[in-house]
Amino acid sequence: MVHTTQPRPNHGADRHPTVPLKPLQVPAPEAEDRARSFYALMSRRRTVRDFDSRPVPEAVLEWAVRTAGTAPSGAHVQPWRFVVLTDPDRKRRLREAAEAEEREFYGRRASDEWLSALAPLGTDEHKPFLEIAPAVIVVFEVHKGPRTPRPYYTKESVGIAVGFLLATLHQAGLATLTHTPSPMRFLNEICERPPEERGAYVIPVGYPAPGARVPDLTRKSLEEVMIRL
Ligand code: IYR
Repeated sequence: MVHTTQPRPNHGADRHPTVPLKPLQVPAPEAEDRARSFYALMSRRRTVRDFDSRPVPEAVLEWAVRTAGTAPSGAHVQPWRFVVLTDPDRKRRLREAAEAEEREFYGRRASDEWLSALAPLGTDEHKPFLEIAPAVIVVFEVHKGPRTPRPYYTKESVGIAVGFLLATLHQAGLATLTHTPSPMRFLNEICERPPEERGAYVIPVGYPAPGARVPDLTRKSLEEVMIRL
């Protein structure tokens, strides 16, 4: 049998415009310094549960959401939505609904193994930070709907965007808590979002309370997490 090589279909990729990349062009010695100082900055990020009620600059929240929106996403669908709550009444409704779910979690759903794993963090069903923190960013994944395309690698895309968001807020001196109430359907009503949007993260943002304390945790060493082959 004679085999012929079929040209690989490119689905019209050559008809889509391109622009020149503008690389940062960091010289190697400076690259190490920059990587080290970014590590030094990021290693000081801690999840905070004890917030001050002092308001945060609105523009910082906007820049942080813009930065989150620079994340890579599957097929560049950008399947995220960031709902910023600052209204006390809405934050109170969010707290009440989240605490109702958490009472179920801590009282019934969570296994003893899970509760033991959480014990060092000191978490429980009380979520006062949802009202005390001056802003709460509720992050939604945007699935296929009447006005929205099918996303790909949705969880990964939104997770990366949330990483960018946390990093930006941290470097602006703001504390965050990555809270994941489960199930999260109640978030649609409180945030006035349509069903194709699914709550994924609830992130209180603010300054830490004076004298705030955090669990005495250590991070895994490079040797524990990195393998060179
Ligand atoms: N969602 C619950 C429980 C919880 C689960 C994990 I995994 C954490 O790292 C922290 C908490 C809560 O918010 O309390």
